[in-house]
Amino acid sequence: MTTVLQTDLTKIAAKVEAGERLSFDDGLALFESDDIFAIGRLAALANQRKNGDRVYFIHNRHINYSNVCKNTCKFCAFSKKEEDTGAYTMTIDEIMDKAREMKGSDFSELHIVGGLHPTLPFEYYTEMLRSLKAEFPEVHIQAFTAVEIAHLAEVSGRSYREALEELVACGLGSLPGGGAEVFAPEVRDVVCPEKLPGNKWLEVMRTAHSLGLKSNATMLYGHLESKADRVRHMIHLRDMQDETGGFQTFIPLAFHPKNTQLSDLHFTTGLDDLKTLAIARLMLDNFDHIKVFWIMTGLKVAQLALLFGVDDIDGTVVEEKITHAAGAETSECLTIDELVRLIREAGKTPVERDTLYNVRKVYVS
Ligand code: V47
Ligand code: SF4
Repeated sequence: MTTVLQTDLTKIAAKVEAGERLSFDDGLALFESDDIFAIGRLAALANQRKNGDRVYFIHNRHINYSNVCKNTCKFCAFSKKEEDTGAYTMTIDEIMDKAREMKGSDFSELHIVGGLHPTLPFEYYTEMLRSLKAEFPEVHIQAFTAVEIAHLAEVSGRSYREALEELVACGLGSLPGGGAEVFAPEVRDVVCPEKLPGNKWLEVMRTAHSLGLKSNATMLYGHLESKADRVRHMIHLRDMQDETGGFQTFIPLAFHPKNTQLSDLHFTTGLDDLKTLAIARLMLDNFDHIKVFWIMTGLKVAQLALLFGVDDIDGTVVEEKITHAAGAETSECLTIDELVRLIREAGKTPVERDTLYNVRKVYVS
């Protein structure tokens, strides 16, 4: 058994070294191998070629404008029905106040996502963007997952394209990568049956990319999906990236089970987190960046991930509700000094970027 796995990795190693694309079988063999150091070394090589020693972070703030959602995804501890205790929807003024807390800090991004609110009008979203842009013209607004965009299009009777065009005109800068979950329909049917299907998620992204918008892509792992589902998910994204080139970064999201309908499942392990990030780096040869969302993996695994093919550690975040509702024990914010220290200690060069990966500051030692 061990010999077979070693042989498989030898072939894969040769492909990676030659810069050849890995197949579905290669991806599965990597997941089936327990040689985490070999996988990590290969991913580190693939990353070194793309990003050298640079590790990116961003000075940002998350705003989760509402937890009211018409869906009840089984992996979600964040969403509430309007009548539930703890349900909230921020007014535009409250959203502005959250952004104003960052004033004077030279932050570069607002990352805004929320539930699929059943009654908020389209104008709520356009006013949110316009008000933020009027007061923070230099700040990039990365907002609304593909699932939210499809919902806004539906409630307002617009096509994906029309909805996106209007949001861009009001200040939308790019789309975050959430809502992709795992594309496998048989898993989606169980864990999030009401959610936008995977092919529609991809269609929203295709439309966004055709308008010149950049976006991220995610995969929620560690619930009911198989390793083959993870590899297929990555290949769907790779195919689409060949077509549009609009994805900036891939972010595997580690499932947190607490307070969800899947609370009998375990948290992901550090090994699974590292392996998934490293395999993502190897499979997604046409993605420039692989991001570890430290909020979900914890700081210690996030730092180790920088030696396993990851070149982006996300950002200061400031306030995060989705993972914390589901049992995340990380803090909700990090200072730039802390991010820089974590990256330096891993032997890498910290680089503050903006949302579109323009360099704001290189921290030379
Ligand atoms: O779409 C929901 C996931 C996503 C849980 O684009 C959960 O840069 C873990 O997409 N355990 C929202 N994950 C967050 C997201 C994101 C985060 C950071 C950066 C970026 C980016 C995107 O969180 C949801 C869903 O896939 N999620 N519940 C949970 N219990
Ligand atoms: Fe709603 Fe998103 Fe939670 Fe699903 S994951 S229930 S769509 S907030």
